[in-house]
Amino acid sequence: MSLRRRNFLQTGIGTAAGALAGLWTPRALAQNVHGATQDAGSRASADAPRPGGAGAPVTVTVLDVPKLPWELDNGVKVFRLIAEPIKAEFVPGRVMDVWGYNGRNPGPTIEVTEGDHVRILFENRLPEPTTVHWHGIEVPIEMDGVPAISQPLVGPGERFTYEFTLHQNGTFFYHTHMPMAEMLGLLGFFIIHPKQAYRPVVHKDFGIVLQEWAVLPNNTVPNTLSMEFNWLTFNGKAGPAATPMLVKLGERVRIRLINIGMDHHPIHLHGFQFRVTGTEAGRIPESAWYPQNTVLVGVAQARDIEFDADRPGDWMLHCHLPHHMMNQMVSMVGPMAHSGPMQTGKGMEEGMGIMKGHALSEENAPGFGRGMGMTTAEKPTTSMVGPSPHAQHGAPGGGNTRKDRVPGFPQDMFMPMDEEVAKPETFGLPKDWSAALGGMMTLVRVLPPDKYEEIMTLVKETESDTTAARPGAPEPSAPSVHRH
Ligand SMILES: [Cu+2]
Repeated sequence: MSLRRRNFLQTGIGTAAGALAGLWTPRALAQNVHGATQDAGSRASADAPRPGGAGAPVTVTVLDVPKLPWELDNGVKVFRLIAEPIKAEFVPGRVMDVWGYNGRNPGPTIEVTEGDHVRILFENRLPEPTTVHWHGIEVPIEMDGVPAISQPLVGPGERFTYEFTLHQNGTFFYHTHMPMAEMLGLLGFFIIHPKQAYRPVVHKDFGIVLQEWAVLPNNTVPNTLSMEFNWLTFNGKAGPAATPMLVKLGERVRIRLINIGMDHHPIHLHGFQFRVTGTEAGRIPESAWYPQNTVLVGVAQARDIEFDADRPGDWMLHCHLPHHMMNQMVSMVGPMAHSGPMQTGKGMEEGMGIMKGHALSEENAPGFGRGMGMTTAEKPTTSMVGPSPHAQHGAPGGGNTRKDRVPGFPQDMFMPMDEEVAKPETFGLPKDWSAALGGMMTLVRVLPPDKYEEIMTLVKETESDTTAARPGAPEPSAPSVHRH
C-alpha cells in the first residue's frame, strides 16, 4: 500500500486507523503525536543542515530521547539539568517509577562541539543527595562530581553549577555518582563532536543507551538491590517499543552505544559487518579497526560502530544474551498458567513452585524464593519446564498431547503488539513484526530511496504537528515538567 500523505493529514486522529490499513489505532496515534512532542528534537536530524556548515558532523539522533536545550551566555553554552523522580513507559501500558533528568529516562542528550565552554546549572529534585559525574571528560577535579572528594553532596532542593571547557571529542556520558541511583536511571549521553566530521563521513549518527531493570511483579519501582534483571531497554524502551532507525540505502551509518548497569551486552547487528570506530575515550585510529558484527559493550563503556548500509532490509540490532531479548520475565510467581509441578487450583506455595516455607514468609517474600527480591539466599524452587497435562494451554496447537511428552516444553511465546507500538517509523513492517522483538532489540531499516522518503515525510508531518524545538536550538524550557 502506498502511503497517502494527504489522506494521513486530513484524517485526523479519529480516523487515522482507516487511512493506514489497520497499522494505526487512535490510541497509538495519539501516543505518537505526544511522543513526537518530546522526541522531535532527536528525530530525522541527520537530514537537517549540518550545524557548523560544510565539513561539520551531522547531529546525533537518540531516538525516544530529547536533546537538552541550551542558551548562549557570553559564549558559554548554558544547560539546565534537573534530577527528579519520573514516570517511564517501557512498553505501552507499562509505566514505571524511575529516576531521570528533566522528566526523562534516560536523561536528555547533551550535544556539543570540541572547544565549547559549557555551564550546567544542576538542580536536585530527588529525595536524597546526588552529584553529576562527566564520564570520560577531562574536567578540573572540582567539576568531577564525586561526592565528598571533589565536591559536597547536592542535597534535595539544592543546586550546583558545573562549568568546564571541552578539549576532547567522542561519545561520553553523564551520570550520578551514587551507584544505586545509577540503577534507577540517572544517566544520559554527552556527545562532543569534532569541529570537522570524522572520515569517512557518516550520513546517519544514532545513539542508544543500554539499561537494565529489575521490577517485581505488580511493582512499578525497580528493585536496585536485585542482580536479576527482567526489563532491558534501549533508550528507555523495551522491544518492540524502541523506535526503529531509518536509513536510506547506500548511506554510511554510525551507532553509538553506552552502558551503565550490572551487565555487559553483546550487541549484534544483522546483515552487515561493522567497524568499532570509537570507545569511551574517543576516536580509534582507522589502522586499528577490524571487522565485527557483535560488539561487547561493557559496563561504563561506550562503543561507536560504523557500516555502509548497502543492502536493503529491516535488520535487527540487539543484545544477544537470550534473557535480554525478552520482556518482563518472572519465574515462579503469579497466577499459574501451565506446566510442571506449578499448577492452577492448588495452594499458593505449590502454585508458585516454592518447595519450602510459606510464600509470604520473611525468607521467601517479596522475592517469592528467588533472587528478584530481598531474600538473602536462593531458595529451592521447582523448574517451570517439564511435561504437564496443562502444557497445551498457552501453546499454538494446544491439545497436542505429544507435546506433553517433550521435556522442556513450553519455552518461547509469540505475542504480537503491532498496533500498540505503531508509529511512522514502523510503517510497512510485516504483520506480527513486533512479536520478534523484546528487551534490547530494535531495527535498522535500510530503505530504498522512495520508501525512505515516504516514511520520512510521515515522520516529519507528525513532528510538524507539534511545537517541539529543533536539535540544539536554544529553547526557554521548563525542563522540570513531567512529560509523561
Ligand atoms: Cu544484554
